[in-house]
Amino acid sequence: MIDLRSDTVTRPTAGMRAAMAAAEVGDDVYGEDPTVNRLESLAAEMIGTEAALFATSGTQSNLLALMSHCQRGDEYIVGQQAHTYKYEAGGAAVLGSIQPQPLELEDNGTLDLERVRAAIKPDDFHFARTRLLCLENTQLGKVLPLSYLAEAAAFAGKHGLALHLDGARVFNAAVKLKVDVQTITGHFDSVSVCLSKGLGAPVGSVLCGTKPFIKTARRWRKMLGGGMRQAGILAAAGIFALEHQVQRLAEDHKNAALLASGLQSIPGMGVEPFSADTNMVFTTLKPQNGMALAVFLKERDILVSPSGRNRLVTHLDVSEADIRTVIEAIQQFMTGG
Ligand code: TLP
Repeated sequence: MIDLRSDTVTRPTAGMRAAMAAAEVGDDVYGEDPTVNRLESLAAEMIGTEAALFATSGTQSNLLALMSHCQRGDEYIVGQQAHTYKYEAGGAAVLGSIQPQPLELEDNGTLDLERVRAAIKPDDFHFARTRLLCLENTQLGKVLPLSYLAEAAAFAGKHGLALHLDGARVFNAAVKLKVDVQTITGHFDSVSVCLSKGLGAPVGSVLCGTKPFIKTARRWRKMLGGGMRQAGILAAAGIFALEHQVQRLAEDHKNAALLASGLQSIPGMGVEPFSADTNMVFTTLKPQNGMALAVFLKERDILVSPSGRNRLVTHLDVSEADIRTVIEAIQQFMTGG
């Protein structure tokens, strides 16, 4: 199987499994798992924050951030297509009593700051209190411009908003821009990073921020059932990912670029702008044709997301040879072969 549905499908490498098997563990709810503690220090050091917290998933990590920044009746401003709004089962509203204010994203994945300003509620008891601006980088594979991040940080400061980054794939952005990840994360009050996507760990995310912020998040994590015990086995995979599997993301980007250019050369097949900025390629097929393509490819042991437009994601279990196989299969589909 060549699985391009998501970079969440990666399996731990032999080196990662060995690190997991050898992990020293303790009870992390007592703060006594040395491997979890090591992961949290490493993540904080890499992202450039005072502290970090190991969370079960990106969804949980983002929710902890929202609940730690906002109180009941507060509001966060977020992209209409952002994971923290659209794909987290409404957790902020359901569990945090936090009102989302979604806004349409620009084509390059940013939120127009003038539109954000217009959405900030005045200090009036009719309204929720706007407390937080949430960005995502990469946003559906797109890398947000560094100049925009600086503007967003200055904007948030000016308007008294905290700034959270859903950095599920922030290392993809850093590797693409060839900058230290702190060049990106340094603009934010909190950052959530997924270990279980392109970085290749089987489970987990890290939430990074100040010590008091992480202390608050730790309490919410316990309440949400995320206090794990001998979690060092999982944290060891996260450490391995951060130490050995960051720079190799460049290979995924190269494969995505190869895929995008291969698809573009097939008559009738297009890819969306910004496709292959990092590790995601979106086709421009109409949903119905996209569905048919997914069925056609599945019969050839290739998996792509069938719903709506097709998203094809490269990752560490996909090789350059696999990409060539996929291009050939899509060519066959488009030429009725
Ligand atoms: N994204 C998944 C699906 O949920 C859509 C995927 O296959 O891309 N932030 C971003 C930007 C994400 O893309 C995801 C997962 C998360 C957060 C949540 O991470 P998990 O799956 O660990 O809860």
